[in-house]
Amino acid sequence: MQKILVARPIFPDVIERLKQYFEVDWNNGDVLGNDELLARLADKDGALTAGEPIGAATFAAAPRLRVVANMAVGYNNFDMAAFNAAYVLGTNTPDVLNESTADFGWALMMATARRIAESEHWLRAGHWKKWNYDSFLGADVYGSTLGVIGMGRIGQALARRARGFDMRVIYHNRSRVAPQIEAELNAQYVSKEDLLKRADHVVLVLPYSAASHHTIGAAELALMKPTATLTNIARGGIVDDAALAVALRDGRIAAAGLDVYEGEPSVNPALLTVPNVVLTPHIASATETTRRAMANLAADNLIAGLGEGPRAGRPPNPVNPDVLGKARS
Ligand code: 8YV
Repeated sequence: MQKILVARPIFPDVIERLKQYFEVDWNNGDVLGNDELLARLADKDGALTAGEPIGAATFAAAPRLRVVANMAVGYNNFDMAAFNAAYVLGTNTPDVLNESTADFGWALMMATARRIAESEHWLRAGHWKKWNYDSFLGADVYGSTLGVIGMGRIGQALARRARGFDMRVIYHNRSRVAPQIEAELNAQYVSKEDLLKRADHVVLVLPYSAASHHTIGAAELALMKPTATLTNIARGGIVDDAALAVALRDGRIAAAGLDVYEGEPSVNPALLTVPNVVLTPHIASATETTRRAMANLAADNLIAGLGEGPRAGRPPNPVNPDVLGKARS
């Protein structure tokens, strides 16, 4: 039997599925440090990860490793040049999380615009003594302009929600989406600068890469309307969190909603001191149904990638399909 490492706690029934095909080493505890991760991968043929850094050092320490299945749509934790050089297959879990993640992005944007978390904290702290005409005045969402940066599957799911709120949708993406999708979403392609100047609510849904590092920094925040909100459900590092904390403190923008952070699970301490930011712990895909679907899809990818099960050799979501069928080097 081939050997695999499941690097994180996941649903026990998914572990049982994997045990039908593999000898499973399951880390059902704290996140593994890099040395322990490498040690436990040393004799493994495959791994199921959720954000662990995987690259040349991993492959040097784990000469048998052929497939790494990430339980996430984003796979910026994979060094793809190293995967391709070693002929190791990487897989991800797209699509199954689109709607849950878009729901959450919408909720976070709404909570940010309407100051839900901030006012709740205030109420819990016992400050509510009387109704006041100007308590917690926020920004309208209905009828406003939504700016989506990253018009992939999740960005499109967000834009579809905007129709029910009678919003104008402007977007920026590496490339323009097909005209029929633009028409269906009633979305207008604009430059990043235009989007930042015009949007009332900016939502970030783009993948992280060296090119998207600090897509939003001090200069971009300075372009935004002082009444605008910024929501990041993409990846830490897409926003310069330190610059954002300054912009929030100085009222350069009205508010922000963040589900992802540079260096998470650490959060820039400056963000913890400003009231006009809603902070959630990377839970945009966290519904029971979606997380189960992601875990099962990661397992499907690992099983098929390692040549087992009904789809042997044809994993559903290869991110570097060119290495399929090639021997590990
Ligand atoms: C994951 C995510 O839960 O899919 C992604 O890219 O950000 C989340 O849905 C998280 O990355 C853990 O793997």
